[in-house]
Amino acid sequence: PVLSALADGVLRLTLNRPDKLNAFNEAMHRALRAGFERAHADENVRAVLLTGAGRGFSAGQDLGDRDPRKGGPVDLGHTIDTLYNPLLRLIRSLEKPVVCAVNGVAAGAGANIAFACDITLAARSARFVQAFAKIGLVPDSGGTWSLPHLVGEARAKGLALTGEPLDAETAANWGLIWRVVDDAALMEEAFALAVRLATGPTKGLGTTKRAIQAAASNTFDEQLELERDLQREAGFSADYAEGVAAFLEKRKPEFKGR
Ligand code: LHQ
Repeated sequence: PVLSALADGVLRLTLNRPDKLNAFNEAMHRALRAGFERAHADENVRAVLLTGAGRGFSAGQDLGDRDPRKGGPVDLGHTIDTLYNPLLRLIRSLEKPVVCAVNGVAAGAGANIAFACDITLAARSARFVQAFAKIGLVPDSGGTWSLPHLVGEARAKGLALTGEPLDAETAANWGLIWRVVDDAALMEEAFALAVRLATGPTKGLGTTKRAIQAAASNTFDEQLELERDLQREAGFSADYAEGVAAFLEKRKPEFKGR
């Protein structure tokens, strides 16, 4: 249910249940989690590119798999605990860039997973839907955190309470995603960006990600101290030495990711 390919330091993970718009069942969850676990463990992976096969990015939870009519109540808290939350934590805690290429509709958890990635590009035809509102659920996969942080409470509530689709252009204008790309150019552009990040100073980029995420719960002063600590660490990295040397020697740096 997930295609996985490593090339040029980029681990490309492609959600692959196209006839269901890549809706999440348990098998797809486990495969995607395995991909992100590999990204954590394998030093040859220096960036991740997440995308979907077919006309959709992901329609969120496969509702056929969580149908309350099929025998007894469904404990969705358990589903979140065992499947969604571990995935979201793996994405956010990975100290390497995660690029997301939203190739088509992203609904429910599908949308919020895209918002949790570090740099999200979307095809011009893509749209984002907080589908939870239409089935009596609450946004999950970090949506109730990501939405207000990215676009403020007014827009967060507008999206989450109405479930109205948001087009890619507006999503970019609002700051939910990084950029919109023409449909035909999306994969090439997203892969090129991921390769560029994968040839970068991985440790420094990973630490930068950590610092920016920490800002959500730190005061300005705490953040200054965190920056000092992280900069101290970065200053001892091989890639910093290489970056400075390359600059002074007027040549292209060759970062090793350490
Ligand atoms: C689907 C789905 C789908 C199954 C399209 N499931 N088949 C976490 C914890 C535990 C449980 C609950 O949830 C969560 C997190 C969540 O993600 S909750 C939100 C779940 N997602 C939704 O409610 C979205 C439901 N889908 C839609 O609203 C539409 O399909 C969207 C807006 C995504 C796309 O619309 P269209 O482009 O018009 O496509 P379509 O509706 O015709 O769908 C194509 C096929 O995919 C269709 O199957 P069929 O056999 O008729 O061709 C759909 O039934 C199937 N599909 N989403 N989530």
